[in-house]
Amino acid sequence: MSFDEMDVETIWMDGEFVEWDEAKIHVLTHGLHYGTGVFEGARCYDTEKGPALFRWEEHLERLYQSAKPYEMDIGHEPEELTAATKELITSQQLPSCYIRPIAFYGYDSLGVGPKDCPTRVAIAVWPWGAYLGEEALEAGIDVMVSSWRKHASSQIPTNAKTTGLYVNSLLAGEEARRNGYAEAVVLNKEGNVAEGPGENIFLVRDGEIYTPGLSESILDGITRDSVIEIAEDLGYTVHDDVSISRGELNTADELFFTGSAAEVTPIRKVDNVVIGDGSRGPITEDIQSTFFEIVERRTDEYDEWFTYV
Ligand code: PPE
Repeated sequence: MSFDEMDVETIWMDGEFVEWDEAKIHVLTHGLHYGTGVFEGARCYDTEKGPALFRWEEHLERLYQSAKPYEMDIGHEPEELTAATKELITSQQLPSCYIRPIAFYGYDSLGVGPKDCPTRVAIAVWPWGAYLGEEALEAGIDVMVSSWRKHASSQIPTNAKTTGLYVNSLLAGEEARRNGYAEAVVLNKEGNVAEGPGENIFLVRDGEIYTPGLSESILDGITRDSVIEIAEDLGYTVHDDVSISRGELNTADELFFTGSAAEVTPIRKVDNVVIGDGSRGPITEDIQSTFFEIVERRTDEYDEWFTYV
């Protein structure tokens, strides 16, 4: 849905609340030319205790960590970003929303070195439904293994959520959609499974759960981390430091994606090979339903994961 069709009016930018249409930057902004921005994507859920930010502290922590390799000084304390986010949600009366904080090198001069370009920081919030469609949560999606490989973590820090990284995600995702699939799975430089363009991936085999380790050129997903903890608490064995070969995707009993936007989305086919019986598998369903029970606060457990607005 286009932003223009949404009922959102305010953006926080460099310490001020500004009108949506006034949240502008110069066309010679450094980050636009060289992809020198770091960002986050988090969700605020509608709960009985009011809007609740899911794992907000971890998202903020990752934002500051992502800035480190670029020697970017965010220049605002995390408490200020939290207060701004809460204010954006309450003032616009959003029961639930997606939250997009971004920090990037701004306008001063061009040239790859950012020199005196100031760091600009903004936070926007808007309603965002199921990332891959509401139906996908139940029915699952068809994915293709992309012909594009993920950046190796020796080429660009893949554990930092950098704007420039996402041209790779665009190539993989659009290739998949052009070919009639909902999403891609991207292999790393070694040819093992890394992740989706905007999701981490999990595999179920013989009742146990597997997900590529952090050294497989993946983003250290916060939903990934949450799902590992949820699955272990449900009694499953989780192997979270493994390499997964391409062929193991085809022979998996179940596969699913995780992400702040994608939440827990089942995968029913890879390159037209049916996974399991081609529908959401029982372990995926167990984890997914527990995930939604938690984020909608239908349980008192995991309360430490929430920041109430
Ligand atoms: N890998 C990648 C490459 C990625 O972009 C995301 C999030 C994840 C894994 C999952 O991480 P986490 O959200 O912490 O569980 N992708 C974000 C961007 C989506 C977009 O289209 O923009 C997100 O889910 O917010």
